[in-house]
Amino acid sequence: MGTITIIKGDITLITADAIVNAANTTLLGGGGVDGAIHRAAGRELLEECRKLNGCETGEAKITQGYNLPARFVIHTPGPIWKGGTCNEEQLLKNCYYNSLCLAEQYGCETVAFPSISTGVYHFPLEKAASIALRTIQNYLKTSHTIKEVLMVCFSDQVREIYSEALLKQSMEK
Ligand code: AR6
Repeated sequence: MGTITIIKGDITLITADAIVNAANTTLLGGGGVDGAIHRAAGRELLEECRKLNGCETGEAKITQGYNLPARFVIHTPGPIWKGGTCNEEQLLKNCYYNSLCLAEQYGCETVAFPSISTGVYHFPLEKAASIALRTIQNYLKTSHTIKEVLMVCFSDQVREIYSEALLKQSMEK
């Protein structure tokens, strides 16, 4: 079975078959990790994204990685947190699940995720970590292709919360 590794770092520097972008539904770039990925990949990424006609929240679309060390970028718009009554948890789960499905379809063995929706979209971090790790872990049980999933946390605080959530999950089993 594939493994989950939690690290602190900048996802634009990660060498993986695919990195995931916490995008918005236009897929035309923005701030946060989305802005960083577009800057590092170069203009060609935006050109390819323009042809995709956006993406629904919780769905995922794939492009080349251009100037990034990663071969592919998987773009997934996470849900905006509105208090938890607008299906946010299921939509966040869909982001991870659909991104992994796409990675598998493209034969990716290593996939790196940022902490989707927990920046300007304000999804509560502990809840997001638990959803992310559970969805990835369940996916890895049946995947024949994906060998390693990296959770790339941008700060010590985020890394600690994901590490605690992973530990909690391993004790529940
Ligand atoms: N590498 C890894 N993680 C990062 C990086 C990086 N280079 N930069 C930021 N993060 P956010 P969202 C972390 O706001 O909440 C954009 O404008 C960040 O610290 O990037 O899903 C899009 O266009 C946080 O932990 O994404 C959308 O409009 C996490 O990535 C909107 O923001 C997610 O924060 C999406 O909001």
